[in-house]
Amino acid sequence: GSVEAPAPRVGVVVFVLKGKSVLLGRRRATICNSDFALPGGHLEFGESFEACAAREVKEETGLDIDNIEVLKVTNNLFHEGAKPSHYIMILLRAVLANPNQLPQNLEPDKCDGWDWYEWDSLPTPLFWPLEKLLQDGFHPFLNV
Ligand code: 8DG
Ligand code: MG
Ligand code: MG
Repeated sequence: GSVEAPAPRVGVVVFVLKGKSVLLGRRRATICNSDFALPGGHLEFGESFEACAAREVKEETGLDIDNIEVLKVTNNLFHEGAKPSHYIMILLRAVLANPNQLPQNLEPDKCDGWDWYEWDSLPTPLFWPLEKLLQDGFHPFLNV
């Protein structure tokens, strides 16, 4: 309830890779509204990272993913909005189970729509946890 102390939560986000491109959508949210972000969401009790990744991608885009792997963990503090939030972000990558499948905007209240963006020309503004990774030289394609 509202009297509980704030606690970190676990966000599971996925680079869905297609050739040299990744799937991004503009957020509709209180935190970083209209920034480009990855599909993903909150880890549920008892869930594996891979199962959460597959579930969130399916719920948000309708896409089925395969070869799901954890890439990186980051610790993110958000000071925007009325109350601060703290997310442990688990970053995974995956490929499409069926390369012909198209993304659908299944949660239009949370996202303006999904599209593929080439890694060398990513859209801006990127959600800052992603922007920070880029500045650190991170990329999700090695040894796909
Ligand atoms: P859910 O109810 O479906 O579980 O949650 P959601 O509504 O889909 O949550 P979300 O905001 O998409 O993701 C949860 C948190 O994960 C988000 O508030 C902050 C953190 N997060 C990052 N980076 C990214 C990112 O690139 N994409 C997404 N979607 N979330 C991210 O730190
Ligand atoms: Mg979600
Ligand atoms: Mg989400």
